[in-house]
Amino acid sequence: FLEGTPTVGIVGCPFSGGQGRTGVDLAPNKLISAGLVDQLSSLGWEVHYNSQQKFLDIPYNPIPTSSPTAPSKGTETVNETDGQKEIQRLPDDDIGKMKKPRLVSAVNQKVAEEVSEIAGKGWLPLTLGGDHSLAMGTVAGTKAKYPDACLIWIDAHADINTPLSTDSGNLHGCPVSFLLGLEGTDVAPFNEWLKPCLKPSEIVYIGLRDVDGPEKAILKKHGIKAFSMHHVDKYGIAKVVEMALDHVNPDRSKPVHLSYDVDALDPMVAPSTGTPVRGGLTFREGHYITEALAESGCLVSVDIMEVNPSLLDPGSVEKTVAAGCSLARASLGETLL
Ligand code: HAR
Ligand code: MN
Ligand code: MN
Ligand code: MN
Repeated sequence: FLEGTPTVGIVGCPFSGGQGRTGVDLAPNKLISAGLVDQLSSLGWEVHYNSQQKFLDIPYNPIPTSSPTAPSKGTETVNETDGQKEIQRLPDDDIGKMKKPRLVSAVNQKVAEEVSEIAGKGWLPLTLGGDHSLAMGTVAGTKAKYPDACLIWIDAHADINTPLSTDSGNLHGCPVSFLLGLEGTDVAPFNEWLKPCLKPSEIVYIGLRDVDGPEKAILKKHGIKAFSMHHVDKYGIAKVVEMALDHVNPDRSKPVHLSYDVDALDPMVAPSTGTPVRGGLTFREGHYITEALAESGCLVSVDIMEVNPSLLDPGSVEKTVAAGCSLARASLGETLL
C-alpha cells in the first residue's frame, strides 16, 4: 500500500490530557533520544521526523506538560510565557463526565491532519504518544487515506467506553467508541471534526484483561472480536494473530492500522505505564504480533502509546522505552535473523 521508497513519518505527540497522570507526554522525546530515528533508518526506511510544537500550541488548560506548576483544573484563563511567546490558555471544564474534552478534541484534530497528510504521501505514519486518546486522531487520519483500513488494537484495556459509560471520565478509555460513533459520542467539540469512520467488524483486540462491565456489554452488543489473555494462553500468540487477521482481513488485502498500547505487555516487560495490569503479554508475544503484521505486508499506520517515562525507577523507564523502540522496529520489519 505504501508508495515509492519505504518512508516513515514520525508523529511525536507529547500529550497526557486523556488521562490523569503527567509524564506520558515525555515519551516521544524519550523514544527519539533512545535512537529510534537511526534505528529505523538502519532498517532501510527513509525517516521524517518533525517538531512536536504544533501539538503544544493548543490554547486549553490544563497545560499538557509535566510542569509541576500546571494547574490541575482548567477553570481559568492563564497567560503564560513559553519562551518568547505568550500563550493564552482557555478554560476546559468537564462536559458531562468527559475530562479535558476541548483539549483532547483539539489535539486529536491536529493528529488526524498530520497522520492523513503523511499517509497521503504514501508514507507510513508512526505516532508516538502520549496517551491512547490520541488514537481518535491517528485512526481517523489513517481512514481518511484508506477508507477500508482495519484496526488491530493491542491493549490490556478495550478503550471503548462512551461519554455515557465511562466511570473515570478519562478520554483515553474512550477513543474506540468515538471512532465507531457509539451512543453519546455525537457530542461537541468532537463532532465538529470527528465523524464515525470505523465499523465494528473492522476492529479486533488482542491482550485484553481489564475490561469494564459496560465495555463488555458494548463489545457483546456490537459483536466486536476480542482476544483476551485467556485466548493467548489457550491458543498461543501465533494462532491468535492469525485468527485476528482472519476476522478483519481474511484475504490479507486490506490496509491495517496497528494501535499498540504498551500496557498490553506484562508490567515486568513494560512497567512504566499509567495503568499497568498484571498477567500481560510476554516480551516475545508482544513482539511476535508486530513481526507477524510486518510480515503480512498490510501495515500502513502504527501507534506506540502510553509509555510514561516519569513512572518508577530509571531501570523500569529504560526497559519500557526500549520495548517501545523495539516494537516500532519490529512493526517496520526488523527480523531476528
Ligand atoms: N477502562 C478504564 C477507563 O475507562 C481504564 C482505561 C484505561 N487505560 C488505558 N487505556 N491505559 O488503555 O478509565
Ligand atoms: Mn489503551
Ligand atoms: Mn491500556
Ligand atoms: Mn479497571
